[in-house]
Amino acid sequence: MESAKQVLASQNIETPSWAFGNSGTRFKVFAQQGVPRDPFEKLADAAQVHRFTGTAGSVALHIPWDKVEDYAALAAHAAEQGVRIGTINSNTFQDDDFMLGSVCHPDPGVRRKATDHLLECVDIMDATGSADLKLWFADGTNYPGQDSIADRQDRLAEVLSEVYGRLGEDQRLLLEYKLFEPSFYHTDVPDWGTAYAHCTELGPKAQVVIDTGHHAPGTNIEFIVAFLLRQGRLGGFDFNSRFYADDDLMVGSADPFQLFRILHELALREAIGPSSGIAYMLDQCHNIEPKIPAVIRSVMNVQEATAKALLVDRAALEAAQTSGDVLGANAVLMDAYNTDVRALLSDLRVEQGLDPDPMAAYAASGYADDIKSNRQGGQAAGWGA
Ligand code: LRH
Ligand code: MN
Ligand code: MN
Repeated sequence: MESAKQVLASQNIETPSWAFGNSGTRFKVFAQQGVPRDPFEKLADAAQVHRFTGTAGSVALHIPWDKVEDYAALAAHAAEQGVRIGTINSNTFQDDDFMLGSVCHPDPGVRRKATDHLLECVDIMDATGSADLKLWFADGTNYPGQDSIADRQDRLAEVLSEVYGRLGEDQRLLLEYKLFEPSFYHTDVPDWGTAYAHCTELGPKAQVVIDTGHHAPGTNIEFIVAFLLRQGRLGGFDFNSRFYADDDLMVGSADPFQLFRILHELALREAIGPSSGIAYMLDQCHNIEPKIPAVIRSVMNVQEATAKALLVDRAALEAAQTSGDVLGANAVLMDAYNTDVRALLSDLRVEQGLDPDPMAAYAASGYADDIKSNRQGGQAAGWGA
């Protein structure tokens, strides 16, 4: 078994390009000074996160928010900055034509338009070398009777199958679910079961993405993790925190214990490092806090939860479990959760040639001042602008 440090050193946490742009709620987008003006600058900011954490080597794009003329040039720019382009996220939720849905829309013409966008995303993957296409659909209805729930499932399956057929050998389709919003009556991919069933129908290159903010309050997310892992259908995570619904706050800020419990299920099955094929991504917006430090903090929160999960004394846990020692088993888990892992992570960073304190090192780097003086008129992350 690898040591906790070895596993932590191999962990990659993908940052989302949209975390670096201006964002807000539907009430107000707050502009911050120095935010990126184009996808190239978003990658430069994401590279800062990697520079100080050593663990955020890939960056997810969202199309068309990150649309450029030349994706190969964007990928080359990423490489120059020391990062690579990761997951390509599709967007079928911001076009007037998609008011009644995209891939589930009753009009075949609208479905064609949505499908073509998804196929274009695969073309972009070919150009950037990305392995994963992440699909989240805002499809659903607001009122009972508005459309046939069952027919919409058929339409969804048909589109997914066309897109699946377009994937290359080493490319995957990651299907994300969300309980509600923007639809308020029914959602076409509301939960892991629906996503799992569609993935199973499609084939082995289709896997489920768990966005931690997309569940009903009280949902046991670690159960979903354990189930999907066992089925070989866990494709990745969109990490963030929520207090109410899809709040997109920094991962580990609302419920670090839940994050630990999730990572414990993964650590038990040696599913942390890149060879596990599980994409660890952030999907967050930093509406009121400075963005680059917020992403650095988020990466550190995932690392801390991972380190604690890796410290679980598995032999003691198994012994307690098999002997029916309920309190003992729980104590093994709590001992790991209550361990202060900050020194271990600082040591690891020093071994990797990094500053032991990424937040302080970023603050001292002068990058924040540079972008404030050199960039005017930053871009909105994509929505609510
Ligand atoms: C939907 C979602 C999905 C989108 C992202 C911007 O709520 O989680 O992953 O692509 O937000
Ligand atoms: Mn998401
Ligand atoms: Mn979301």
